[in-house]
Amino acid sequence: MKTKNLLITGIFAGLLLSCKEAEPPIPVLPVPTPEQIEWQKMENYAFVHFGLNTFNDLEWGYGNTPAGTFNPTDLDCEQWVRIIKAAGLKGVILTAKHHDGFCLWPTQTTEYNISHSPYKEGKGDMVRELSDACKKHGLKFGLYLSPWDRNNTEYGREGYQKTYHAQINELISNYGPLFEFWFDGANGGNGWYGGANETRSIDPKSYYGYESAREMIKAKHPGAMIFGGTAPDIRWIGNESGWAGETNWSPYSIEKEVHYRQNQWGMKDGEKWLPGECDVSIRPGWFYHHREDHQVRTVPNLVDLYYRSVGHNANFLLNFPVALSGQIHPVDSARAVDWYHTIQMELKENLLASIKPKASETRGGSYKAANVTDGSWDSYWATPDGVTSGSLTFPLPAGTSLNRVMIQEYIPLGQRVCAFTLEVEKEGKWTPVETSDTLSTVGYKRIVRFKTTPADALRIQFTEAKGPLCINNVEAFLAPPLLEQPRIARNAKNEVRIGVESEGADIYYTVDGTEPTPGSAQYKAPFTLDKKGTVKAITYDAQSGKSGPIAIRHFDLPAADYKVVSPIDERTNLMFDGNGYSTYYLPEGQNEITVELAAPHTISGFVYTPNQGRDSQGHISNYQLLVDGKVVASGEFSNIKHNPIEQEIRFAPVKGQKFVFKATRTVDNVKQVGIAEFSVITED
Ligand code: FUL
Repeated sequence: MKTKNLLITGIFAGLLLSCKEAEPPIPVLPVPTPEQIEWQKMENYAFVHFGLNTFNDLEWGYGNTPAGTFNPTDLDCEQWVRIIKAAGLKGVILTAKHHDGFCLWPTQTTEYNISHSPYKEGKGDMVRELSDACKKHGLKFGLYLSPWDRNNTEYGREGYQKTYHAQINELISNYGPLFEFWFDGANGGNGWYGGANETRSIDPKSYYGYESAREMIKAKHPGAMIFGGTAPDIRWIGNESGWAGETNWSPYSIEKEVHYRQNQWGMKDGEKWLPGECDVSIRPGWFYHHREDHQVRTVPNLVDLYYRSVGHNANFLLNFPVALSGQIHPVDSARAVDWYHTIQMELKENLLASIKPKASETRGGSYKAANVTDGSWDSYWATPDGVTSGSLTFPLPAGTSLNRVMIQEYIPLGQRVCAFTLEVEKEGKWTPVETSDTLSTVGYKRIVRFKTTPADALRIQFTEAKGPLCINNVEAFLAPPLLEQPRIARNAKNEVRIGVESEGADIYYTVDGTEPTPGSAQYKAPFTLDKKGTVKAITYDAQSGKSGPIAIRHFDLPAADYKVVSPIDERTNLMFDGNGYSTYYLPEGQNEITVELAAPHTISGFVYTPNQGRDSQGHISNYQLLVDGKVVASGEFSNIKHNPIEQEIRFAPVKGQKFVFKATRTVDNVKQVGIAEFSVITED
């Protein structure tokens, strides 16, 4: 009897123990809200920048452009939505008001709105049209409402907050449902401000009343993610180039004073769940400019950004600068749809589907290793309490090769993994995969790209984590090769170099303006181009008979034609060396260069390139160009701080030989002016 009792007690205790072991791991704080999880699962969605800037060829309208210039002739929000859907994007965020203050809906708060434009004879409402189109086609809808308003008389004073909140109220009451609300952080200070034409500075932490704005929005749209401001749900990734750090923690502490660059990595010990969003435009600018019709991002470039955003535990926000007609330009739409299909193709066949991995250790109960390949997001493999490292080994069928691995953590319990390794077994030997990626964080999704390798088995070793491991999905793929667009540069010695990242691709080029084909000259070594000319190049894969996207580069006068008269400094040659990173910094206190060309030319524009280094300084924000003593161009390089692209300025052609390029203001008013590259555009 006694033995029997003991046995029963033993079984009972054993049961209790296994039940205990089968309990879920306790969360590692912070954890996301259910709404943040829903948002993260969207992964990719669209941005649309459209407004007065579109019609005035501007990036940052000053606030004084007449409302009457807003005049789309063929506006069709359903066209946008159809393209956005075909590109696999799950929603769209519209710039209801950009920094110029012009409102795309008939607001009661200012006359500077669509009802004072010729569009639909003043009866139009773009926010309504897009909101309706989204509903009709099953896309999510979001809004961008710029806090900085260069039109409003009251901006910088007390009264503006009321106006801004009234605008929010109109938007949240009349349109939606909204999945995201964007508070942009940009503020250049100066503006029209009802005719004052001055610089007004504010403290963004207190001026806009972000906390109460958040409450207003959340009361009507509880699921809406707030971007920016002082009480956000998601964070800017710290660049406008569409990528997140390889190490990317969703936790973050906004209270900490850190450089904005920290946004790309998040914070391992961050107090709040604040996942990253990577915004980027499909063209160099955010708004449409005809001159950028040939600068739409290529498919390989967009694919790369997908891996560096969604594949780095962040969401991807892809902007379409809608054209003057009111429709997405055909090149942009073709690229975006092609991009989506390429990713679908790259990640088509999951080589691990239904393969049962072997785990180093398992928590027991339902937390088995097979959960990582069962296709269910909510089932996960977990290690016992106290076990913060472990491995998963996937046997692979003979003849398998792979070059992509996707890993997902079960984020409702927090982000845990700090470091991991990826190895393949070949003929009984384990070797790490060949990748340039830092294998650190995982989070919601991490995709690692590596050199194609044959493998009899794949092993993931999680070597460090903030708690027991909770992995809900692992996939692997063999993506077909994707041909890149070559990069073309000419240095001060007039040598043209053409290059690609990937090894082994053949490059063909032309210098006579014709389209390059595999029958054109093959690039083997740098060649000389000592005059004006256009180089076009492609990559070509003889095996598949396919070529990559064409690269086109126009070169104007060669470096030797520029003689810098002032300042006299041997480093001035850095401005003409074809390298956007090597920068000439003018001596402190000086703000202009004087250049004499080798001969007189008909000049119709110039190109200024700020230092391409991510955290560089000295960017010129306002400029003047004088040719033979006369001012031929002056203005602003809008948004150059966070989007430091080449700035091309055109003007009525003038004949001249000597010019002065002057910085009338720098970003953040730094004292040293930086010029990475400078060239004039000539017509002869
Ligand atoms: C920036 C703005 O200044 C740009 O014009 C654009 O709207 C981008 C998305 O955000 O801060």
